[in-house]
Amino acid sequence: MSETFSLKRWLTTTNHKDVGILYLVTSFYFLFFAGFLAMNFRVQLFSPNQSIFTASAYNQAVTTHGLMMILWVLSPMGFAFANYVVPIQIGARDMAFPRLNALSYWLYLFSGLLLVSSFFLPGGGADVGWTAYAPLNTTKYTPQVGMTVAAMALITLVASITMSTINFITTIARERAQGMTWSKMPLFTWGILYTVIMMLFAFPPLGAGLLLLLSDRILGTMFFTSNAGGDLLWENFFWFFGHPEVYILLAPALGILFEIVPAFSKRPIYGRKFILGAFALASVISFIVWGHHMFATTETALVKEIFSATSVAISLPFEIVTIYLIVTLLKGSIRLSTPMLFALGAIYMFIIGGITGVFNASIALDYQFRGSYWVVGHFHFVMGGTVIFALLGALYFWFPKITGRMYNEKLGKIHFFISAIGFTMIYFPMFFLFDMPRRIFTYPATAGWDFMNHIATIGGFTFGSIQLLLLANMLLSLRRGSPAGTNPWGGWTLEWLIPSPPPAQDFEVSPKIGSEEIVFPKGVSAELEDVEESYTPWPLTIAIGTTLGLLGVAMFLPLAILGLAVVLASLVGWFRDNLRGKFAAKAEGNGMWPFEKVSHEKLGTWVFITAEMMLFSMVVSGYVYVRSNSATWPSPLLVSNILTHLQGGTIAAPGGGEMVIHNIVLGTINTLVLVTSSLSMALALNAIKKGNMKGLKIGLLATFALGAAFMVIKGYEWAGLYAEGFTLTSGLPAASYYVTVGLHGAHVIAGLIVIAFLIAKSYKNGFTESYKGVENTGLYWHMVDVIWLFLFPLFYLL
Ligand code: HEM
Ligand SMILES: [Cu+2]
Repeated sequence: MSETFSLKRWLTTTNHKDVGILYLVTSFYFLFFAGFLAMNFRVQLFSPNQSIFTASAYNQAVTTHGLMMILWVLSPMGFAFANYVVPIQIGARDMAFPRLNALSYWLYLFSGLLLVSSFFLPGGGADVGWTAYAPLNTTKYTPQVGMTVAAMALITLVASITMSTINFITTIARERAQGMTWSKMPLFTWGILYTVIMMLFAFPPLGAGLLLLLSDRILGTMFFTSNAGGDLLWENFFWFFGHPEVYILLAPALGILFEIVPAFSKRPIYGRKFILGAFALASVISFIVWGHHMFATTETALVKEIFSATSVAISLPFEIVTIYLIVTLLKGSIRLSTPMLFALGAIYMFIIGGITGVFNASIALDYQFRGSYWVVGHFHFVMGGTVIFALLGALYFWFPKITGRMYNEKLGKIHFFISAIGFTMIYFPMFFLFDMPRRIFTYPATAGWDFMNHIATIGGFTFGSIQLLLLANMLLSLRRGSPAGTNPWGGWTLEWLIPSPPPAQDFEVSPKIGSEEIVFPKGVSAELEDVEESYTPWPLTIAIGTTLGLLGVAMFLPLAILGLAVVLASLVGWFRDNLRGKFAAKAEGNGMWPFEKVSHEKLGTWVFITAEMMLFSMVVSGYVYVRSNSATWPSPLLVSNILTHLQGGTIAAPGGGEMVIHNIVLGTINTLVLVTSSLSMALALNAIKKGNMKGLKIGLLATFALGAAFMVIKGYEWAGLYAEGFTLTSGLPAASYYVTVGLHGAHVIAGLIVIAFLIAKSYKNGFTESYKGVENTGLYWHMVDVIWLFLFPLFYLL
């Protein structure tokens, strides 16, 4: 299976290097798509009163451009290098969970295709800007199915990214080679670690916001159209994710600079500890500045002041980082090859973008700049400029490693200079357009904005077309480039000590990192064989099934059933591979401090549980938010009514009419059922630890039965509520109940599916050596129960 061009190989691979290449190619494809859109609307903006696009077509192009660049290009391109390089840099032979890694990739690809297709659906795609502000994002204002599909694309991407966070955190924490302590870990790997940690806390909240949005759009709830929820609810959800997101984009780029700058200055990075500290500080602060995107809303003055202060504070760590980069440059002897040029370009962009960012953080100035081309200039310098230039630098830097061939240096340099000039021509003029509103599709001749727009559009075409030179250089060098050798740049991280391109398994045995040198116990040979074992079709088919399912829900239900069937069949295939011992845990990493005693499955489960906790706490925060903002929420239980209530009856509302409140008796029974199931799960684990197969089976069967009973009781309860008119569309009290409790129910069902698999496994006696499956499913199951212990009082008692 090792032929480079076998289609089957690329569709079924789980090797981290292959997955990295897939990410790279795909993110470039999306880059060209989103860039093509941008060149189109730059033509429209070239001069006043253009009419190539209608307002709606213009807005769709801008929205898809923004979403795609931010979410489907920048981060995934960072993931491309992360997948390829991080395992090698830490001396691991692959990611901790290779199959999950492949699944992340396929979900990423198909989510992007969903977004592209939303653009071509009848009625067009999303046209509400990448921030998708409420209530514009609801069906009242954007009835087209394209908006629904775009939201689904986003939620699929959230799933993909969450899987990647689990994988990278576990890999970096657990799979480092012997001697690869935290203090020796390369800075690019550190950058990726910070990235995924921020992602772990930022993306589930976005997922929560999207769930509520999809519920509004598909089920007819009113989270974002009602007064109690509305625009501010969405803005809080969005910017809680949105601001950390900009640092999420930035962190891999800085990690890349920390590799390139030292390598081409011939000296280690200056101030490594301070850089890592600054990074950590920025990651934390990035979660408390989101309100600076809402200065123009009804946020109170005090809240605005606080967010303004935190926003100024966050520029501090980045100043530290920039200073250390510059000091490294000054103290080194610099070689200006293409990767270094791009790194310097990125630093230059970062300085311009950073300075203009601090202006935005001032509330007074922000009232002027808000929604103007000044902001467009600011964030393109930081996101477009810094991140894209760093990523292009990374491409030139690692190209020789990945392909074994050198690119053409002269073409690389031309590409750099024209890119830098083109990019500056697009975005620098925008600082002079601080009075031109963003997201207008045309402007009058009297506004006096023509000249700057001419330059920007010419710059756009310069920048866009020169990227073809990059493409040509890469494609030609792939065939004709001179052999690169192991270490063309004199780098000192591990990837530069193994052949280019690296053998399938990277190292025969993990290397040992001593205080002075790196030792390969068995050496590294280019012949390390690719193994049939590491190929599987299921990640791809799960992604296909998911995509069909989502499209089906949006447009044509039978398709959804087909999609579900494909996903379930693929899961059976996946589990069957498990039963056969395929993809059985590899030799575990060395488990260094502080995770010596934690298996990588367990660590992965804990990371997953963290993501779930973020998701649920945001959904619950949404509920608390609408409830406290709502004037007419059913009041808490009145003691005098408790009897009627206990019988599941209705209570007279203060203003007459009847008000349904939840049936406490059934709720209590269900709580007991679920708590008991946690107990039986614990007994099952205890039994298998002692090798007691019978006890295991009984424990698992009991857990399954109790979980199923919980769902049956829930169904009965819901039927009753519906009969009383307490429906999804009857108002926020019902909507928030059904969505939150329903989300929890979906988790119970997912747990039941896994427990069914464990039961099958126990009947096949598949538990002779390891009980990790039971242990980790147990952790998940307890989490589901704990969440219910919060939901029950929130909805039934308070
Ligand atoms: C030096 C620290 C920074 C500060 C103080 C800062 C501040 C701000 C502020 C206050 C806004 C809101 C402007 C408005 O809508 O009126 C803003 C917008 C934005 N910033 Fe920054 N920023 C900084 C760095 C960055 C970085 C590093 C990135 C990306 C890598 C970034 C990306 C963005 C984006 C995408 C927007 C526009 C969001 C939208 O579509 O409305 N910023 N920035
Ligand atoms: Cu922000």
